[in-house]
Amino acid sequence: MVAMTGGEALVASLVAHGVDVVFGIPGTHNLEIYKHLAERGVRHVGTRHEQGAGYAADGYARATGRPGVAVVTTGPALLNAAAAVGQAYSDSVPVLVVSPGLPLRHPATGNGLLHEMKSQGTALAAVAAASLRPTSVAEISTAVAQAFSIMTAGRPRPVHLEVPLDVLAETGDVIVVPPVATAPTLPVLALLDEAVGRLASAKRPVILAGGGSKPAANELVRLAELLGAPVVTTTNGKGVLPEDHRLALGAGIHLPAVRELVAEADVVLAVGTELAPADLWYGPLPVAGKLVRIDVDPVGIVTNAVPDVSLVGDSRAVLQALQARLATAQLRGEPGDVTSWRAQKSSEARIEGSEWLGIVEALAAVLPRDVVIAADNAMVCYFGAMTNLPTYTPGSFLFPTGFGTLGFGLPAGIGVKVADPRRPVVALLGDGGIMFTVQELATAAELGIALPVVVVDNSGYGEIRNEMSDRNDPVHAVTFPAPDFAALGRALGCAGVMIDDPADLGSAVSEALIADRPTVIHVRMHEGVSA
Ligand SMILES: Cc1ncc(C[n+]2csc(CCOP(=O)(O)OP(=O)(O)O)c2C)c(N)n1
Repeated sequence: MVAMTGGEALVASLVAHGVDVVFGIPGTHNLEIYKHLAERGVRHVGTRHEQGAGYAADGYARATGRPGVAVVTTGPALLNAAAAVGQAYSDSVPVLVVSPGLPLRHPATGNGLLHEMKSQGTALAAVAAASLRPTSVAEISTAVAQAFSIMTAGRPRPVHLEVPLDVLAETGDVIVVPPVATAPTLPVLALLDEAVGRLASAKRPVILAGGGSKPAANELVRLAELLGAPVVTTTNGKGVLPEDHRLALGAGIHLPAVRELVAEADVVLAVGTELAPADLWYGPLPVAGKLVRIDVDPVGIVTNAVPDVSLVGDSRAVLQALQARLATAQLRGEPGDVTSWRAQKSSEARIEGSEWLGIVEALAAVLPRDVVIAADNAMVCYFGAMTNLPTYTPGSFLFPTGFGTLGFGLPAGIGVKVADPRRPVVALLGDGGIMFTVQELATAAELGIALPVVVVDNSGYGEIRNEMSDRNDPVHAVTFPAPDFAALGRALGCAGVMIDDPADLGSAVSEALIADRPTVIHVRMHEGVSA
């Protein structure tokens, strides 16, 4: 046991869990944490708004598979991070948000303390998997270990950890709790056997791979090859199978070709996907054959579609087990013609994304194979890049799928660059979305990272403009002039380029990928803008 302040115990415990970088903003109430970050060699990346810290921690986590950590102060700072916590929750991303909390004996009716709010815990518990509040110095380290267990064992989820202000400052005896070691979980054997039977006798199996299949990318490729099964991914699963693999159909389970393929399959193997409306867009998948579902979450595994065989366990361990059993089984799969499905899906995707194809193709021509696209909730991302821009590695397309928040792309991209400065990253946003976290251009500039930030300008909230007009509603509140993003970027320490022809985008992005600072690339779209 060692005597430490609460702040020191917190930081020592984070370090014991492998945390070497945190994103955040200091404030009066979290200085006891900041003091020990510096002392214990934890790198601090200062964002310009706490929402940016949350998204950056999310991007870090999506790119590395390790929890991302944000440190914020009380009240408004924590609420600023809450949208990012909600996003991490809906996309199953391990993010830890650490904040101070009201002192232990703070009057329940409040007394007007700076940043006071009724209940940080209730607010954050509504968007995180849990909000933990240790009430003594001795408890802090246990709470950190518990937070990591919640984030990393089973379904990854964000956690809020608040340490009361007085506890942060007190000194107590501390045992630094080491990380709780957990083993991958496997389904009961009878169900594994049943799944093997279904898959072995399938003539036309299809695999749907979600974000939960990312840690199992190698196993997924092997199983797909063994079964000769086409693989379609959700948005969060994009790149799990390299999209030029002969069995890969890429992302976009909402497209009619995928619905048809699924309807014709006699067995659908869904791996780590919620089969969620946010991915399916047009109603549930028409699964006519048997549905075998692998999910680490025993609750989520029956959401949206009831499986014929439920395999509750870690995707990697379950796929390994299936593969080992199938390797010696008699397989009835008939190698289907994936090429024609791919062609059908690709032509649908090109029609859907036609307005953005010039941009997407210019990007595809120059992007390196290991690129990460940090995407925002803009049409160029979900109609354009998601289905028309191939990626080749797991975690290569970061998108705010479930919660659908704007402003995610830029800070998420920063998080990836912080995790691995050598990894090529492109942030792709709309002119509406970037304004939600535009101040993080200053963060990126300060870090001196090569980050092309491509802003597609259609003079406002294009998607909402379209929805209003589709409903025959008055079209208003959706069209506004964009600032000169190139100049704005330069003002914040980035390079800036204005582009009117997508043909010029490739060279701008190539240069930006090797620049000594971020580059804002303002792409002006001249069509489809009305009202
Ligand atoms: C935080 C947040 N606020 C509001 C919305 C509602 N919303 C969804 S799309 C959209 C317009 C986005 O505009 P832009 O980023 O320029 O992309 P575009 O639709 O033009 O492609 C809005 C306002 C949202 N998704 N998230």
